[in-house]
Amino acid sequence: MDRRQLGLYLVTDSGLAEGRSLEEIVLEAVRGGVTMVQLREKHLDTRAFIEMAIRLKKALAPFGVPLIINDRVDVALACDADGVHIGQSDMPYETARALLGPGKIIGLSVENMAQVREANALDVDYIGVSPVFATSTKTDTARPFGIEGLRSAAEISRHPIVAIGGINAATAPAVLAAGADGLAVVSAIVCARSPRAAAQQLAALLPSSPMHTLNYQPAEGR
Ligand code: TZP
Ligand code: MG
Repeated sequence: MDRRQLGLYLVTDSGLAEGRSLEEIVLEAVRGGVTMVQLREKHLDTRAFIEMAIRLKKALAPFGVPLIINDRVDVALACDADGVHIGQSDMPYETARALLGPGKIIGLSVENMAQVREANALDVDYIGVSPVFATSTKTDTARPFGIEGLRSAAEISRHPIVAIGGINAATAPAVLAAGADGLAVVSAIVCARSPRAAAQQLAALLPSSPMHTLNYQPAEGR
């Protein structure tokens, strides 16, 4: 997949939406520059999960923003999502690939360097380095990689890397400088007063952002 598609990767948590419509938050964030959306719903019934996924998929289609489903390959199949994101104790990668076929995106969370190496043997589309920093959004995480751990992961991984955990406008520059292709974000967007403005601020930090191309200096002799 094109690494730039991972640039600003919104992961949902309707528990943090505080009565606001999750769909509206997601769409505002996409208008602000989110490039990929993962529907992560730990407490929804299967039926409600599928209905929400179908609604989001329709809403995202005009923007060309892929919809990824957390954990649930059955839900991804039911709504014809663009892919799934699996963790180390979810369905094994090979099984998920066999069910979804070669055309779908599969992302895998890695929680330590051994798992980064193991992922190199799989044809996953990207890995999620989790968590980079400790975060109150998810407290049952492995030990945070930190910036140096993320840099080591980026050095050895053959896959594009999305960084998750404690990413916001203050931490994002170091995360990108350490080699992350994408910023995966929950609270910095979902909890923001303006999800659109929050997304804009993060998107402006990406190397693919027009803000960066404005500063682009062609190499000599080109
Ligand atoms: N996986 C690892 S950390 C995390 C997930 C889902 C939550 C990240 O949330 P936030 O608010 O962006 O720190
Ligand atoms: Mg999982």
